[in-house]
Amino acid sequence: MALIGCPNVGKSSLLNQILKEKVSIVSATPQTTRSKIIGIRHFPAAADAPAAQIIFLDTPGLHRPLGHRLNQRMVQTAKAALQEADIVLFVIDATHKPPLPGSGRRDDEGAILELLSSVRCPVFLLLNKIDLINKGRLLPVIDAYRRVHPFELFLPVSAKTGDGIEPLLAALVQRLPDTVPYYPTTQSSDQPVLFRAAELIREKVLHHTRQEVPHAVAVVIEEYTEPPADRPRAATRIRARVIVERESQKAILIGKGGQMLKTIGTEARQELEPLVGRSVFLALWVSVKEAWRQDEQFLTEVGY
Ligand SMILES: Nc1nc2c(ncn2[C@@H]2O[C@H](COP(=O)(O)OP(=O)(O)O)[C@@H](O)[C@H]2O)c(=O)[nH]1
Ligand SMILES: [Mg+2]
Repeated sequence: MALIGCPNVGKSSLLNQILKEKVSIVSATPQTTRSKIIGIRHFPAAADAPAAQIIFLDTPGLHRPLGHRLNQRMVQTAKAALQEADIVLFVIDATHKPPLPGSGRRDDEGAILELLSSVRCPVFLLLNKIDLINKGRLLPVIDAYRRVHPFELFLPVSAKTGDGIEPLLAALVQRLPDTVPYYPTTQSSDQPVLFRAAELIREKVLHHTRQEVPHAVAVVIEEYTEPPADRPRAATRIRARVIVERESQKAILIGKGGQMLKTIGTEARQELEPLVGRSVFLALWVSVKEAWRQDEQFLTEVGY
C-alpha cells in the first residue's frame, strides 16, 4: 500500500498512527520525508481470518521537482512507490479547498491526479485531518474528488486522533493479495536502526527551526556503540553530526551558549531510548557542508 499525496497532508502521521509507533518522522515543514519508508502492520490469526500483514510505503510528498537533486530524487522515490503498490492511498488534507474538475491544473495535486490516471491498482482517497473540520463539510469535498478520479473508496480519517483508521484497515485486509508474508511478525519497519536514529534527531531539529534551515539539514550517525556484554545496563553511545549548508544555519542550530543544540539533544535522546531499548549517551556536532543537496554521492550515503 503506497501513501501518496502533496507535502504536509499527513502521510507520515497516518503511517505512525496505523503502526502505533513512530517509524516515519513528522513535522510542520513540508518535505520532511526524504526517502521511502516501509512500515509493517501485522494482524494475528483469528477464528475467522488467517494471520495477515500489510506493508505500507510512506513516500516524500509529490511536488514539482524544482531545483536541486535531493528534490528530484524525492519525486522519483514517490513515483516508484506508485508502481510497486497493490493499493494506492491518496492522502489529502480535508481542510483544504477541493479541486475544480477538469481545469487542467498545473499545481502539485493536479500532477498527482494525472499520475494516478496511469495507475492500474485501486486507489482510495483518504480525507485526513477530519479532527479539524465539521463532518458536514466533507461531502462537497468527496463530490469534487469523485469527478476527477474513479476512486474505489473515500475514507475520512484523522492521523491525530486515530479516527477512521480501523475502517481503513478492514478495507485493506479485505483486498490483500494471497501471498506469503514478507516480514517476520516482530518487525515494524525495514529501516536500519542507524537510519531511524538519524531521522529522529532530524525531526527534533525540524521542530526547532524555521524557514530555510529545515530543508538544509542532514544527519549522519558517526558512532553507535552498544555497551559491552558484561555491562548490559550501561548506555549506548551515539555520536551524530548535524549537517547544514551555511555558517549562519550552524549558528542558529547551536544557539546562544549552545542552548539550542542542548535542547535538541535532550529531546532526541528521549526518543532514541525506546528505539534502542536502553539508555543513550548522545553527542551532537554541527558542521557545514555547502550544497550537500546537490551532491549525489552524499545523498546516497545519508540514505535520501
Ligand atoms: N490536526 C491534525 N494534524 C495533522 C493530522 N495529520 C497530520 N497532521 C499535522 O500535519 C503536519 C504534516 O504531517 P506529516 O505527517 O509530516 O505530513 P506528510 O508531509 O504528508 O508526511 C504535521 O504538523 C502533523 O502534526 C491530523 O489528522 N490532524
Ligand atoms: Mg512525510
